[in-house]
Amino acid sequence: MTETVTLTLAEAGDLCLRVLSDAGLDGRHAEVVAEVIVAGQRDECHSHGLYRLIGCAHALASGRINRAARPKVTDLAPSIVKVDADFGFSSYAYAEGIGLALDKARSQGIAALVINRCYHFSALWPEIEPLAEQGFAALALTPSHSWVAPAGGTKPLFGTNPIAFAWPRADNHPFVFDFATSATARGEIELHRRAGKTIAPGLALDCDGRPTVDPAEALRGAMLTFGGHKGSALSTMVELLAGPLLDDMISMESKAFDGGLGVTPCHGELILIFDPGVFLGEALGKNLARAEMLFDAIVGQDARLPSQRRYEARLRSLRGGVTIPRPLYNELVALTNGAAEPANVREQRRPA
Ligand code: NDP
Ligand code: PYC
Repeated sequence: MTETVTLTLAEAGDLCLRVLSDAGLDGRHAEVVAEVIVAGQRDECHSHGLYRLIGCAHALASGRINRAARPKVTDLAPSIVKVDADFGFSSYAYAEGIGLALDKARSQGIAALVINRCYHFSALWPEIEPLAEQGFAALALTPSHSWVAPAGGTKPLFGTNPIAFAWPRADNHPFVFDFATSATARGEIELHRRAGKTIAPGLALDCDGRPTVDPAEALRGAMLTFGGHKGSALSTMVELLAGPLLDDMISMESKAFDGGLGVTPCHGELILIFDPGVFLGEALGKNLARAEMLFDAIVGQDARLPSQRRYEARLRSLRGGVTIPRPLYNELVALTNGAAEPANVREQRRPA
């Protein structure tokens, strides 16, 4: 069994900031990137948690990320805010633009936050869950790199193209789902490769277009969409709404722009925000109650709501910290110019 290391959330945050700072990223830009990575690990979304620091450090070392990025916020239209990320990470552009987008949603009922020219590595739920906590519904879409074959095809074309949605609930965590339109996130396949495990059947093809359960073959070949032609069409929608509609790169272009460096994708992101209070006025309470009736009917069948696992994981992490494989921890420490281990981690090395 692989040895593990447990970190408090504060230690995980410090580790993120040390890795980013030693890779040349500081200030607010580094803080927001660290926040999104710690949130991913805290909620046990392992494919978008601390493991992502390796990709961030590589992206920074490649020289592609603009460490001095200054996101530029433009008030484009009564309902549209555009943020030019200036080739920094998407989370920084989001942090700079979301306030104005929420003001617009409150006055217009609906608003779009458009992010351009950003490097994107994160899960989408950390962006929309806080919006639902403030009473908004929200939808987020982004392409990535060409890794996924269209249904019926065998060659990479689409990105893993996640879609995330959030709905507010008065007495509960928001209803949130967030998944790739590929059968699984690429990060999951990478984690299987790292752990020396095979992947489930039905996720990917090898370079010759044959089904494979070997993660390395899958990463070299083509991933598959979820739900066959349905995921393929949704993935196309993500490419269109978060690519040409925003005057930004689709996944094919992002992959070509990368030029083989293996840096996290560079493209746009679209976040749509709805203010149910404006849509509904006095009928707000009645309709939020109808939504609750739907959620009750789902869990009434012993089905679970998306994010339930995540919220439970969050509680565990807030109490007991986050646990990652020792090899991953060692790899991250190696990225920090050898800074000392926290006492808590040294303690975990001691033989029982
Ligand atoms: P999954 O296929 O694991 O699906 C995740 C979503 O489905 C979560 O909301 C999850 O909730 C929910 N879910 C899972 N099982 C059930 C169930 N039995 N009943 C109800 N809901 C369920 O995720 P993916 O591998 O597709 O994506 C993982 C992450 O990767 C996402 O956060 C996504 O944003 C990120 N990603 C980012 C990309 C980018 O370009 N930036 C590209 C692709 C993916 P819960 O969390 O509670 O299990
Ligand atoms: O896991 O598919 C993925 C992914 C792509 C970009 C960030 N995460």
